[in-house]
Amino acid sequence: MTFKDREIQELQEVGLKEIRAAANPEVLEGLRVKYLGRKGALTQILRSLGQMDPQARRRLGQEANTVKQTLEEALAQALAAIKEAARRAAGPVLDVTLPGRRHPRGRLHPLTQVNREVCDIFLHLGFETVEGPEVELDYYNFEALNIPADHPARDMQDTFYFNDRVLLRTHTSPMQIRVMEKRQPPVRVIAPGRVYRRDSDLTHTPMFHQVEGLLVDKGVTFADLKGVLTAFLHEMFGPEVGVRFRPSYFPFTEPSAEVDIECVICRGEGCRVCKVTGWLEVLGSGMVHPAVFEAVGYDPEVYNGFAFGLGIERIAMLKYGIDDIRLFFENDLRFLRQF
Ligand code: 2U9
Repeated sequence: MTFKDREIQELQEVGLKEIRAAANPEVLEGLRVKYLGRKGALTQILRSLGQMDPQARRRLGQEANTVKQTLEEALAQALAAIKEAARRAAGPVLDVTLPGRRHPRGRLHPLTQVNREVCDIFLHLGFETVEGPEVELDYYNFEALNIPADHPARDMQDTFYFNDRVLLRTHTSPMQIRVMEKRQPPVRVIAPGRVYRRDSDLTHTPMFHQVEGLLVDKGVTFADLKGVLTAFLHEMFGPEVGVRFRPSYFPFTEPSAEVDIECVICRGEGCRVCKVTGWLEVLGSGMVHPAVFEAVGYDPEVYNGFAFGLGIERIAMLKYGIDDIRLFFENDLRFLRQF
């Protein structure tokens, strides 16, 4: 073993001892510079090999490189150990005494709530829910419902058409036609769903939600219509609220009636919401027109029935005193969190 060999070995021993004794990252950095830096001890040795014969130079060079690797590894290990010790000294990473994070909890959209409330009431009155396509045939949306070709509701101004035969349904009535085509009476169904009309202002949106109902059997009377709808409104708005039926006109019912409740805002006194009448219109209704029964192959001499329709947005606006329908569709959490 030459003098150089011993020098290299000694350098490793001393270096390792110093590195293992280092107490912080700054001291370690100083040692890295001292041994491995550009002017460091090992670099000096490697440089001094230049004057030696090639064989010795290669051997000592390899030796010096091994020492270099050993010291580098020791430095990395010591640094990791110092950091780990500091982390432990700082206390546990997981503080199990902290309160748990709450999961943000959602809620049902007010229109979903009102829709479910309406459907639940009719469910308890013996009606079954049916759902169907929003893209409909002109036949189901108009023709079968006794809405003639020249009726204003058929105008391009009011209805979204895809072509002459296909459109976005303007009410959920087509669903009741589909049900009657498939089944024989008695029929007791409600049809909730989205409907589309070319309309947009404070109380109208191009898409809104309806629930329509249909009851068909032998010997159904207008008194049945009044009884069922009054029961529904008392369940929905309270048993003491006043209800009145006003004559009206729809192509698919005869006779027809619009149904009002006593103003929920002023209790009938007269206010801005009820336009000083004391009453609010909440439903359309009537006895199913014989022409509608003929379209589905029911004998109007044997069967009769009543139908009704309501807009979910309108009911929700009255129930919660909301004056702008667009609030339902903006998804502003400050609005939605109130329900
Ligand atoms: C069939 C036969 C008749 C459903 C009815 C109304 C009256 C009505 C409106 C309420 C507010 C629509 O959403 S709204 O704009 N609806 O006034 N709807 S009778 O009559 C039918 C339905 C299906 C086969």
